[in-house]
Amino acid sequence: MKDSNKRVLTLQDISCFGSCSLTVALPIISACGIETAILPSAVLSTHTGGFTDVEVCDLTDDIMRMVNHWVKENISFDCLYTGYLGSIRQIDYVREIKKKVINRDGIFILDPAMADNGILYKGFDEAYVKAMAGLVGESGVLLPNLTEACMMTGIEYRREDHDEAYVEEILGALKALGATNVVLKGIRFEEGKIGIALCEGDNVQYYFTKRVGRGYHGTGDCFAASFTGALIRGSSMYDAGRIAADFVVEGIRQTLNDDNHPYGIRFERVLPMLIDRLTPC
Ligand code: PXL
Repeated sequence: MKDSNKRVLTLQDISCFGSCSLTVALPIISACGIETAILPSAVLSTHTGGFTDVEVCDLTDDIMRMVNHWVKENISFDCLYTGYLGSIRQIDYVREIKKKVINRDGIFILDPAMADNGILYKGFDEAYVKAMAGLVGESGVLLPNLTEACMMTGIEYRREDHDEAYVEEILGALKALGATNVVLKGIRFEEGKIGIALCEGDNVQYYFTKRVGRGYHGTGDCFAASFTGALIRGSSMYDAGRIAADFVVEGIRQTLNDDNHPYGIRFERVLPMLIDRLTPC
């Protein structure tokens, strides 16, 4: 199958407003020229960061009905990419989904999407972190930020002043959980720069960008979606990581001067740059 014919399934919530999860994953992966099916884990009026009284329609009971229909229709996928999930039961369903509709040589990209800046998102607890850590061994590529990696491994979270020894201790602990390939986000070796560590087997590489402005919700989702798009289009893991990091940084730059957009980044403006950097079909 040509790369351009590969089919991705992404499982995460629809935050109707807020520029994150499925409202960024679907347009970004589609813009990469890849057929993208969605499995919404929940529908929320907004994401849970910075909004109050969020309306939530939980779809936990509906997920496997959708999947079982696909099984009957012989529908399958080359890639499963999971992001924000609403419950431990949904984490358990990921294993079933992988078995039922992901092709044998398909890849599972797991973004734990549960915490940032040293704290868990609203509604998650220690049991959820443990359940997510239990899913790590199923992944082909794991995309945690530093907070998520520390929570899953029990290593102390340090906001800054990281060094290779600290990063590689975390990567080693993630491998002990069963991870094979990891892109660890949010690494700070020096002032003014932020980066990723890409671990493929025993090989660790780093990529840093300028640290621009403030943090936004949904940047992890934009990273994961553009990484998935680039990887499925044939980039190496290292190149997909660089493309995704640059995409997010440029998205932040495009949003910084916009007082009306504090809730997420204006990724739409950067899609042409992303598309330009993909491996030709
Ligand atoms: O971007 C991660 C995310 C996705 N979905 C929901 C969220 C968040 C982060 O807060 O609340 C519902």
